[in-house]
Amino acid sequence: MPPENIVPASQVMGILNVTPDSFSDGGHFFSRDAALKQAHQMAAEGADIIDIGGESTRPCAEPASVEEELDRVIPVLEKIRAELPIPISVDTSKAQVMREAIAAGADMINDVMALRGEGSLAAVAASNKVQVCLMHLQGEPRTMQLNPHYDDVVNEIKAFLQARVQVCLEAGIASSRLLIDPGFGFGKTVEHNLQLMKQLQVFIELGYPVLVGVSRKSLIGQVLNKPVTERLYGSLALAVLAVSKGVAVIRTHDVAATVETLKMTHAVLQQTDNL
Ligand code: 7PM
Repeated sequence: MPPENIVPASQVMGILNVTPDSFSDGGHFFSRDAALKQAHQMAAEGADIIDIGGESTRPCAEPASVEEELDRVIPVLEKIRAELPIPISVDTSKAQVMREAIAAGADMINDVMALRGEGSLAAVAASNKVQVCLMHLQGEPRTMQLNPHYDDVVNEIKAFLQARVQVCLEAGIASSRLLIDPGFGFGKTVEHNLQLMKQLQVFIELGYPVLVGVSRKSLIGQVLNKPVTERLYGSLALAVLAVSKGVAVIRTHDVAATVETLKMTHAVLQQTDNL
């Protein structure tokens, strides 16, 4: 009998943008029906979790008001909750959106500000069950890509994530609720991003599940010289590398392709060394 498989399969998080200005379908009119349809599609393609985002974090994006973000996110969340058994994450940095999302049944809060926004730590701490993904971002979304600088990108981001984990634990958030994310593309040059990918094991070693979002990002555009519509192969290459280093969750626009790619990857990773 072969020993039991001890390598857990990585999970696939499908991105559901509910913004009128999201970066990979820029300019398209946003409709709730279209969002719902896309959620059903991603679930059918094998997504493990759906990440609903109502505020574009793209550099130079107009920030959404609390009311706008609530109006985009909560009705879609409620509908998905009612129609699909899939776990739901909400990509937000606003405490009010977190509270209403949690009340509406969100399973995870995905915060690119790692709960540094006003009231957000308390909002997540007040619930005793949602997961929270703490992402690193240097500077602020509007200006983060202007002149990113680190003396030691990997160790500075590691220290940042360790500090945010500590703050969460002290606020009473159980360690089992935390995920960490080095934040590809958020205040990083292409070299910083490549270095982070190469050294991902440093983050894995912190002992928390690591989430990685590289889907269609500009680091791929810069390496391959491809527009955003032609970055799937690059995205899949990075997903394979990330998963082979032990990443728990891959955040992607392309669920079917990513699920199949990672299924193949996992078939190898779960092999035990028999020789
Ligand atoms: C413009 C620029 C639009 C960047 C959208 C983005 C991540 C995330 C995003 C990530 C976690 C995108 C990003 N990226 N949450 N939210 N990790 N945890 O390309 O890498 O999707 S938004």
